[in-house]
Amino acid sequence: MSITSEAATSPPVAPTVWFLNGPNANLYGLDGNNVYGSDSFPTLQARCEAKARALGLSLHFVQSNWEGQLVDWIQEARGTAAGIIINAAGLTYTSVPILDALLSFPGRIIEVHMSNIWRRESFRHHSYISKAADGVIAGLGGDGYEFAIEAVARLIRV
Ligand code: DHK
Repeated sequence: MSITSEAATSPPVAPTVWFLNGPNANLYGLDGNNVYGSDSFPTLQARCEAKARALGLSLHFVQSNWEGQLVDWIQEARGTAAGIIINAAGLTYTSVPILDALLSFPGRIIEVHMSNIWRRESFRHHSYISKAADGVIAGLGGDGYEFAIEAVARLIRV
């Protein structure tokens, strides 16, 4: 008779990561605005979900035009998620509530932007989100979204 421990037989639990997208991200790729590249939002989501699967992460990829919804998701991630990736879009430059929610999150945080925000208008040069972020990725379009998933995977495994 062999005794097999629970740990030896159960598949490893995939760490959970939330990927939060802010206002108007759902319009990416639809308006011919090359600042955000040609990937549609569903294409970006599919790319991110494939990358997360390959890295053994369970990804919640979500978008809202509402600041409070983003705050609610960050609070929901507390205690259940190992990491958050966030593109707060236009709320990046205004939202103390999102910053405060992120500061209360105990896991790792990556801030991401499709465009290089420092090459754009000066009102996009100061991010409230960065104070809570372990790292920032900007200007690399959909590739940057995949790099953000790789970055958070490394951070939560150290
Ligand atoms: C996305 C937006 O929607 C803008 O409001 C930000 C960011 C930049 C991005 O590059 O992903 O200014």
